[in-house]
Amino acid sequence: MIGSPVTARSNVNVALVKYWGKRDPELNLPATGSLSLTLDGLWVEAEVGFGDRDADQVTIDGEPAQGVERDRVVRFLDLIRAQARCDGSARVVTRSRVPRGAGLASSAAAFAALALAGSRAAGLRLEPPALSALARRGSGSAARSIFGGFVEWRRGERPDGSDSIAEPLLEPGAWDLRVVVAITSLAPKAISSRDGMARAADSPFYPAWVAGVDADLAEARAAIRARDLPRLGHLAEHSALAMHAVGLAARPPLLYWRGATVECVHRVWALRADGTPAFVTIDAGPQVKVLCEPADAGRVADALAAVPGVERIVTCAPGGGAEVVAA
Ligand code: 2P0
Repeated sequence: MIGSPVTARSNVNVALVKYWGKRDPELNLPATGSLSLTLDGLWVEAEVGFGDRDADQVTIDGEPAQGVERDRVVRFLDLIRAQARCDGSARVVTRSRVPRGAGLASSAAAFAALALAGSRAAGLRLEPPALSALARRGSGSAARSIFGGFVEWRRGERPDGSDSIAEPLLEPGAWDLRVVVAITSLAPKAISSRDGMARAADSPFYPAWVAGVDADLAEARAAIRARDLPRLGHLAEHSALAMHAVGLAARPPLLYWRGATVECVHRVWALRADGTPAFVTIDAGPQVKVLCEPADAGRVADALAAVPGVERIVTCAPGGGAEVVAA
């Protein structure tokens, strides 16, 4: 036995400038930078302990993990074992307050929590940049969930990925906003983000997408510095719609939206025409996430709840970074 188990908790994040494409799938290096807001209240907790068992035991939300899901966690544990020079097998238990596989970035929260809990349990004390680089290997967007508030994940230039890490731009308390999430389907999505990204890379629009992201990042950073919601919101809508346009032009095509997804977008645009600054973003799933002022969140939630096909509304404030909750 190496030591006691460690439990860490990490929040999901929503990208305002999307990560959509890899330059190295093995090291999970992105084709571009991305920028996100970590959300309070939608988290994954991971407990990791290393010991002398025959094999790794992985339990996800009360069920033994199987197949590709288990393999992905075991491969991630192998990275931790290699860094810590330990060969114990692990017992991993994760609990989620995020519907899995529904485009709500549960893998970001899960691998950020696993990176923190697993590295500590293996005896490593990684600083946040090294934790971010480790989390990235499990899931790209997990690099961002190590930090709270507004976060930028830098593309990096080095082939080994050592400079492809996230860094905090603004603490969660520094700009109070809300993200209202309209859940239009809780069914697991048919095409994972990973497979979706691989398909999108063959789209004729992909080179234009990659070429545009640096300008989007500069605009988002400037909007955040100025605490300018309309400026940030318009940019976030553009980034999301451009990301989905890449998939639409792929062969075979990639379309994550349901009818209710599109209707939610129109409702938000109608609210905006009536003077409410609210802006949509959509990830690799059918849910719609709306960025707005705290005072407008109730009105936005009511408008989205009235859309036929919307199953649930969740409203989130900016959230904190990954933290150890038991050791
Ligand atoms: C993002 N997404 O920036 C983008 C926008 C989904 C749409 O990051 O292959 O689960 O594990 O690195 O991080 C989801 O992709 O993909 C994602 P992998 P990941 O949030």
